[in-house]
Amino acid sequence: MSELWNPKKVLITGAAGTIGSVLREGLKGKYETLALSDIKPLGEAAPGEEIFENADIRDLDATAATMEGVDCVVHLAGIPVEDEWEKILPMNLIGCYNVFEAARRAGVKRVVFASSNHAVGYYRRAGVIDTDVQPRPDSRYGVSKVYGEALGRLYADKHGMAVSCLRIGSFQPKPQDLRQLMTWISHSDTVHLIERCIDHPDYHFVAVYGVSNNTRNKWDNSKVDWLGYRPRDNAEDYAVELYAKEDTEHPIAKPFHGGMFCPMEFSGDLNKID
Ligand code: 15L
Repeated sequence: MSELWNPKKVLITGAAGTIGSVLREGLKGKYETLALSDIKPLGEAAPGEEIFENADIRDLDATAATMEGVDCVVHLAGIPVEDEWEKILPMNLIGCYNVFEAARRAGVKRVVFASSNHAVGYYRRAGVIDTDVQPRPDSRYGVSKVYGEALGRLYADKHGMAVSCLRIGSFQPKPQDLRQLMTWISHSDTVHLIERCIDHPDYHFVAVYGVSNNTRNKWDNSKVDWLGYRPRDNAEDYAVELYAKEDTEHPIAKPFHGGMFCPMEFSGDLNKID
């Protein structure tokens, strides 16, 4: 990117979703145009907003129709949890491809992709992992996020798009269980992280953990410090409250960063997951 980066139009896919609705509010008025797409209702367009309802990412033409004049896409749409392959495939693989490809065809310069900690969920919590670790998905959902990160690499290297992949932890108004003392990301830290990925003047490709400034954080973002992500919230503020609750975490969830998706359909050998 040689010319000065000054994004005027930002598109959020999945803008009616949990993260999308918070981001819509958080970015209000920040860019000349905030375009919002989803297959779910998005309500009335506020000033500066452009709405694309029934914009199904499973359909390349419908996705292409949302990209006109867009500088940066924040791609949040997709199945947000472990699910059947029949649902993950069209939404998280075909849909993700359609978003990158439609963006490329429209000359979009930057894509911010909502990846997930589940792309590396089978690493053990006993250790810290950094942004360079090999993929280690804990679910079909996690595999779909590894695939999205790989697509991001491809579009960065082959087509010169700037791509950021956010390995989002537990996006909640406040942490819900003991695992989230490590993995929680607050609403305002999420908006701040995405803003950094949209606004940073120049990068090629980056994978970054979406996690708050938690005392017990085990995801090391030090290699991507240049991005300027400075989270402020800390799950530890809720520790007493969380320790007072019953710990119901599954024994096969407990050793791993990914938690609850790890025991699902498990038929492996725990001793071999080093
Ligand atoms: C995610 O990626 C999911 O979207 C969410 O449902 C949670 O499972 C979260 O990660 C988490 O790991 O807590």
